[in-house]
Amino acid sequence: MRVTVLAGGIGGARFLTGVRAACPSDELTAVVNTGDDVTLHGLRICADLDSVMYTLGGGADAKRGWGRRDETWRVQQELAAYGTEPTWFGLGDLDLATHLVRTQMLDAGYPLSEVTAALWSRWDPGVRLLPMTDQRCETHVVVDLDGARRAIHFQEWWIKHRAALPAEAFVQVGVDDARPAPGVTEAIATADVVLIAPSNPVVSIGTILGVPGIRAALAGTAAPVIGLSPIIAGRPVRGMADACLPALGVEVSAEGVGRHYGARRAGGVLDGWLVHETDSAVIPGVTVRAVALLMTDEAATAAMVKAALELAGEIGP
Ligand code: FO1
Repeated sequence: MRVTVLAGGIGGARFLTGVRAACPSDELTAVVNTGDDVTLHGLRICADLDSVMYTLGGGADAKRGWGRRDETWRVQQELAAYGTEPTWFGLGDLDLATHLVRTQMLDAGYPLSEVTAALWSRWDPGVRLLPMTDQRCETHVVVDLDGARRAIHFQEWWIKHRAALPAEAFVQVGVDDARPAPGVTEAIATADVVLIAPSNPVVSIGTILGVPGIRAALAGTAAPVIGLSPIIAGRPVRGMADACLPALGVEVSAEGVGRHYGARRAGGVLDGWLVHETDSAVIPGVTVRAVALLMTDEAATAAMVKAALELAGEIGP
């Protein structure tokens, strides 16, 4: 069975370990958000691609969810000693190798999808990994900073300001010139099931859906599209989706996000929507099911995936 998953960073990576556990012999493709990508210290850093790569490849720091386990920070300390900015971005010594290889390959003219495949081959974790686009499409956040309205890079908002500055809007710089990376629309068109991971619905899933051509691919696929709510009992389990949704006027609830994604038959993207067992949702045109959605471990996550696949089977092509 071909399963294609739209996913963001830390939550998406954890979800993908469950997809792999639930579908060990299937063809799995992850379409990953690249809106969080940033260039710092002259290096191209692809936060979500790396979170997924390290997590599925067994190299991630499980507690942080990003970067490498057994990491050291000596280069970052040296950069700080030179007074190099920014100091707020965690640049690990092991992680640095990934940024160096990726930057060298991008500078040599390789597209991000080929760079990702090259890095990926070292970790070889059984899920094909595709960036949503090969073009730069960085998320910036419009905030009121020091009395002036400014757009700052998502990573600065997320890390330096801990998403505490009210977000007035999210802008994907370059999105108009972006198109799905090679293999993305095919992975959606030929899937037996498309899953929308419980990632940040604004800056991860929303960014993926904003790439011209991806919504059309979802509208046209015969595969049922099943989403899983990232909001449980009115709060995100991890991350700061509750700092993002108000900027779009979306209620911070399983129903609010499900309605925001919308029913595929009404121009949205969903056929099915899984909410946590404590929640409920009524979304016209979408089949809603309540199951345990806490990704407490791989087995629990695999059970969520199985519930999504069962719902897909009931909905049918
Ligand atoms: N998140 C933090 O909260 N602090 C950091 O210093 C940090 C550094 C970092 C470095 C590489 C990387 O791939 C991810 C990193 N993240 C950090 C996580 C990142 O900001 C988020 O995971 C995503 O961009 C949002 O999902």
